[in-house]
Amino acid sequence: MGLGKSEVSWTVMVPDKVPMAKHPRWAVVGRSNVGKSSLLNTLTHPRKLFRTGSKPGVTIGLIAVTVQVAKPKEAVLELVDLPGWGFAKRTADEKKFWGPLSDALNEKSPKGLLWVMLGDPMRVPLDEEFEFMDWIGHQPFVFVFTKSDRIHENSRAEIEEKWQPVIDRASEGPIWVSSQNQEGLKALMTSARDFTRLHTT
Ligand SMILES: Nc1nc2c(ncn2[C@@H]2O[C@H](COP(=O)(O)OP(=O)(O)OP(=O)(O)O)[C@@H](O)[C@H]2O)c(=O)[nH]1
Ligand SMILES: [Mg+2]
Repeated sequence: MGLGKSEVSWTVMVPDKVPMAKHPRWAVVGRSNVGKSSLLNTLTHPRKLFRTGSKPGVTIGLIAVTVQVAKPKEAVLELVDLPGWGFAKRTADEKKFWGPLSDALNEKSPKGLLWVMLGDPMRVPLDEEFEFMDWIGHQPFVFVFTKSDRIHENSRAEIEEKWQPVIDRASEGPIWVSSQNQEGLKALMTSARDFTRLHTT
């Protein structure tokens, strides 16, 4: 079961069209194919509002869904799905997207913004992950490993060591999650509820 009742709120193609948030906001980022949209579908289960696919480059533009994470009715969190980085050849265009996006989301989230950065445990962090951390500056982010069903417990410490520079800068995490066997979902949902309550007056 997901966080609660959810519905699509808005979709836009370019960062400067992002609307001002009425609710606290989570923005989910990470390499293309890391499992962003799948994780969001798990959080908003039983609805399947985010498009997923086996090839990179599925999500185009920005898609926001509101979800009632708890009672009272006002405890609503906005979840924003984003295109993955590292899919398109790294062009100036991609750089032109992420800088303004980070600024736009920061400026247009008066009720609170938390970035959720997803990492693929089968890879190591590359330029894009480090550039993303530079773009967001001091804004907080949660770090999540996806596809945990593919990684045995014994291998995790070694993987975390490889991602240590990212983990060190995260405000929370790493949380190991799987959209397939639901590992870590409770922890992430608790985080979502706590964040929403904290930013809902
Ligand atoms: N084994 C496993 N596969 C997963 C998991 N989450 C996602 N996948 C698979 O990974 C692929 C990519 O999933 P998406 O959710 O579309 O990835 P995305 O990050 O949204 O990708 P883009 O929209 O292209 O940036 C799909 O084939 C999913 O079925 C998981 O927890 N475990
Ligand atoms: Mg996607």
